[in-house]
Amino acid sequence: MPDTHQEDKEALARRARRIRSHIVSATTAAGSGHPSSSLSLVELATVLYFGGHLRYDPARPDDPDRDRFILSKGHAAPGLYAVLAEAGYFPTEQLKDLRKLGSPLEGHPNMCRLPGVEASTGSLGQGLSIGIGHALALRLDGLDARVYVLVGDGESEEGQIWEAAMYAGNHGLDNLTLIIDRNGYQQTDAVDRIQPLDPLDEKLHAFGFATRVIDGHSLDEVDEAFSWARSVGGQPQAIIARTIKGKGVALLEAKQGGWHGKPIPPDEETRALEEIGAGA
Ligand SMILES: Cc1ncc(C[n+]2csc(CCOP(=O)(O)OP(=O)(O)O)c2C)c(N)n1
Ligand SMILES: [Mg+2]
Repeated sequence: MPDTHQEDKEALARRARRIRSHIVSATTAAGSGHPSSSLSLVELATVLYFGGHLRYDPARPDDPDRDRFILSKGHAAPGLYAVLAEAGYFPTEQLKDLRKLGSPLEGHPNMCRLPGVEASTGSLGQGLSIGIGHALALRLDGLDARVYVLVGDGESEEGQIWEAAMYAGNHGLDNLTLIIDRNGYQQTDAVDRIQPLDPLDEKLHAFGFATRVIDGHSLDEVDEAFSWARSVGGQPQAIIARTIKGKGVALLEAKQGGWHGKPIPPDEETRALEEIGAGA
């Protein structure tokens, strides 16, 4: 039976800093990729994998009893890869091969090439439907494993998300937790200026979800939200996590919508790593 991995708060904060530095270094080395989209999900993924919530064993990535984490916003692959490497699925040295020809660390996650990747994503909108498939299969098999799906807020404009949400609510999939990385921006501008989502919690509630709105960079609030999600019966849960695109790197935080899918230039990398404080 795969187990959770419980670290104390100091270790979690250190882990989050290391994950941020991997994200910056890998994308800068690649000269491409999405650091800002990856940096906004760091505390969410860190607490899930290392805060005693997700049950997994990197030595047995196909264990039927494992919990599943699906990164639906697949362009944040550098964030997922950093977490998987820290979790022991592959050596952290491999992160420097991001986007290199032949590397399993492709620009978007490929479940056929990298252990720990539960779904091949990148075409936005699909991950929640895939997660529902897992949740239904687990229910059919009588397993108590859980499914976590992380989507972007721009991604939440996709019609497939709402079709999936309707299904999850109607079928009372309480083994499914939707995490929304509400960083306020999509590719070209603010979500509010393109297709406002609010009141997002009320909409999801109407689709049959139990909902929570949290600060997605607070280790305590994220931890509390995952514990709450496990306690909900009869309904899927949605955690709407308010986050900052590019969190932890001043250059990216300042540019917000203007820095989607762009790595930090090599001459800015040292400063970015200092801001993150990876060595601390
Ligand atoms: C179906 C589809 N349409 C368009 C794109 C191109 N695209 C990649 S990332 C992105 C913006 C996503 O914004 P959001 O979901 O808010 O993620 P963030 O980068 O803010 O975390 C878009 C439009 C895509 N990958 N898939
Ligand atoms: Mg966004």
